[in-house]
Amino acid sequence: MSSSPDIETGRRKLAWARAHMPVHAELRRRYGETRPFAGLTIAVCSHIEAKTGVFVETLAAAGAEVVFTGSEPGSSQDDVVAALNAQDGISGYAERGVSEERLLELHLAALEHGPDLILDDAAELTACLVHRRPELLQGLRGMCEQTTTGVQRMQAMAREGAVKFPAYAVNDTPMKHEFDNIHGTGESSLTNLLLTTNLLLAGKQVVVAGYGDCGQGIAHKARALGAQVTVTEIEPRQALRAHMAGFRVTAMAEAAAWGEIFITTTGNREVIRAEHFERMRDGALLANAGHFNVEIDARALAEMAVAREEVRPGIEAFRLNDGRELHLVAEGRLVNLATPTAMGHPVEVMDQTFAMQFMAALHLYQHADELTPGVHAVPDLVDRQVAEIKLQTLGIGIDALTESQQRFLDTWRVEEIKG
Ligand code: NAD
Ligand code: RBV
Repeated sequence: MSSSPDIETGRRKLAWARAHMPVHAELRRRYGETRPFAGLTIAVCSHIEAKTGVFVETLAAAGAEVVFTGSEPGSSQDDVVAALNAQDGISGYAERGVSEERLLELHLAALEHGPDLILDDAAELTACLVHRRPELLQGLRGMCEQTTTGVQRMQAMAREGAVKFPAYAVNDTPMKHEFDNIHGTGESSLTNLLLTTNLLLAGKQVVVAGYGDCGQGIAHKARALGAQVTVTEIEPRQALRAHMAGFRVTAMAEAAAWGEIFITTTGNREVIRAEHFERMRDGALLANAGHFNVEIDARALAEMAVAREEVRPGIEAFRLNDGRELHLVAEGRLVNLATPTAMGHPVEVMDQTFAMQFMAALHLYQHADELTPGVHAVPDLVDRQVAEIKLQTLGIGIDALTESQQRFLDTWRVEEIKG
């Protein structure tokens, strides 16, 4: 953590994000007077940077007492944290570059506020509540989960009977994952990787591990910038999709030998490990875009290394005993959020993602009595509502079904279809 975070810089970052988040401006206009969250304490666990800050401000404008904390050790920004903490109705516990132990302390401090709702990333705060402060669970009305890994963790918790409250899988809505995971991760992973390395992507051999939403975004955008892209997968249908999209598909053991840049985005662990490091070219770059820093086995890399050195801010070189150097970006943490200059997803994308979190939280709160404990899909009408606001802010008009078109779609009798 920097010793005296510059509040003014944090305020300017918030102002820039606010000015480019029209969906949030609309949410403040709609809910700033009615204040539907009045009387509630809402905990936000996420990457605490400017867009997340605007989300926090918008929840506070809608009446909530907001407490925030970081979802990842390397992604929060101290100046934004300071600027948020100076605002009424908002308090938070987040620091940049903390140890896992300190991150836990910050989470426990946030939970002391006894949140009614948790708006979580990777289920970090919820898991902490369930495992470490179960006595506070009775006050929790529900949670909303922002990312793929968090939905998987919530489902695993539910299988063990540990989810005694309703949870909305916000990641799984079209308005979240078809934009944030694909376009957000696609653009911001490459932008931040290129800024951190100052290297050219065109012509490079790029290996993308995982062809899910994030992997598809990264693979297509890397190819658009001229890279030769190879995809690795464990799921046969995803592998075929990558093949039909024109990518080379192979196992990591083979790709390891020719890749120049590796980007993991599987939500899984040890996807690149010792047997792959053994085969890599001198100078290979290793970056991760999945939530946890376990996709690249950095521990094995450290054990194999005879020397290690920070060769640029955010890039560590591991020298192996045969003289090759492998370059690990941001300790294998989220490449779009944890490199020294990283800023996360583009503003417009997070405007949409956090609008989904906001509207899902409102729906969950207003329907908490009807929802059973467990992980639920967010109702489609909530997704559609955010899409309509987004289109309105873009000034895009679309057609509406005529009555005759609606009847056509609703019938199966050929005489009615053909009129
Ligand atoms: P997804 O489930 O859509 O895709 C993951 C893919 O990885 C799947 O196709 C799966 O078959 C594949 N896979 C799993 N293990 C593998 C292995 N060992 N080798 C190769 N492929 C493997 O998930 P997603 O939405 O793309 O998210 C991926 C990760 O990125 C998650 O941790 C998610 O939380 C995170 N995420 C990060 C950002 C970001 O800002 N960097 C944004 C959104 C999601
Ligand atoms: N993400 N947040 C940002 N605040 O700039 N960038 C990406 C930001 C989120 C994204 O929604 C994803 O699901 C999650 O981070 C993974 O931790």
